[in-house]
Amino acid sequence: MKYIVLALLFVASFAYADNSLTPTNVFDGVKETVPGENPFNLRQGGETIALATVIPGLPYTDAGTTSGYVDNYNEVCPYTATGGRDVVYKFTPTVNMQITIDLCDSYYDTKVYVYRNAHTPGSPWACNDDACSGPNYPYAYLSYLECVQVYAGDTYYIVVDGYSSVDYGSYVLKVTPCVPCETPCPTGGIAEGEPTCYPGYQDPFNGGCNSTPNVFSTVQCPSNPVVYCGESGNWLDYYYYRDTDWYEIVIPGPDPKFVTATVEAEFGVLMFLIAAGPEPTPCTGYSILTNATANKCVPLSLSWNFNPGKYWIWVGPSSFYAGIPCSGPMNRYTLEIDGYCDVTATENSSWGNVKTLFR
Ligand SMILES: [Ca+2]
Ligand SMILES: [Ca+2]
Ligand SMILES: [Ca+2]
Ligand SMILES: [Ca+2]
Repeated sequence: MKYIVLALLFVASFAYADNSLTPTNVFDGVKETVPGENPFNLRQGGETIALATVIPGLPYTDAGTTSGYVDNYNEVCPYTATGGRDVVYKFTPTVNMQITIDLCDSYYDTKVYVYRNAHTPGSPWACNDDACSGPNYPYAYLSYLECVQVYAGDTYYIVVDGYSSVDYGSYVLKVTPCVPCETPCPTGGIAEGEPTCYPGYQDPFNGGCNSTPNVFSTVQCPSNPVVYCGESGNWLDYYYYRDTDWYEIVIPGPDPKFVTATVEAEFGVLMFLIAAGPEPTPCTGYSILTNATANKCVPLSLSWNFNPGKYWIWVGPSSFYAGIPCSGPMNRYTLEIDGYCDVTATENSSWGNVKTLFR
């Protein structure tokens, strides 16, 4: 009984410490560590580089487990925890190309890295710990490497690993030819206008309740829907940070408004709809209405029937360390807000009057 109570306390403390699904811009240093267990009975990576499973061609998908395997390798990407159990694949391209390595359908906190031709500890060819979440694991701690350059005739060893010694289980590995993810600004899109982030950046532009003083991007209404073209990023400044963008909307009343916000990003993205707290300090006592994450180049929509009042649409990286560069490419997003801006020609025209005007 004592052990059960201790186990519950342990789980609760980790759940409390995790802040990936809070609107904060700085990582608290503690990650969720919930190992996934959902065994597959398909093919499987090999135990070591010498025993690596051959990837005969692309696209390639395989599912397996690191349960029952041992810890042979590790790389810092950038987390330094050790002990993750690992399995290995190998791929020998016949032409120079770029490949994408995707573990986003896996069931535990994965890590992935690539060695070129030989085990080169400390110098992987490519490396990622946290870049995406997925249908089988809700935290943005899954691994993804986009457009890794590989050369004809070389052999690339792909190591499927875990964040730490307790992070192992079922994975889904996809290796595909690179298709770059891009979200260019559409015609009529409004530039977010935020300065480019950098280590030590304080976000005096639209960091919302994370900034001192609090500061927001007020949503303008040239049209409905209105589209904003934003940029984001991660940086390391002793702690891991992410750029958070808070877009403010105000529902004047008396009627509620049904608003849909759709974000599509060149990185794993997180969006919140947040109700401001009472004036004059709306950052005190705000409440999160809903939130969701999406992988790069996958549209994410959240809708809400907003009662009169002040609200924030929060857009940012789903991970504090996804390695999103502060300056492009790979750091852009589009945010479409539909149903907020009135389409009436003048303030006093009802929709019926407008329709008459255009008949
Ligand atoms: Ca390992
Ligand atoms: Ca990870
Ligand atoms: Ca931004
Ligand atoms: Ca910002």
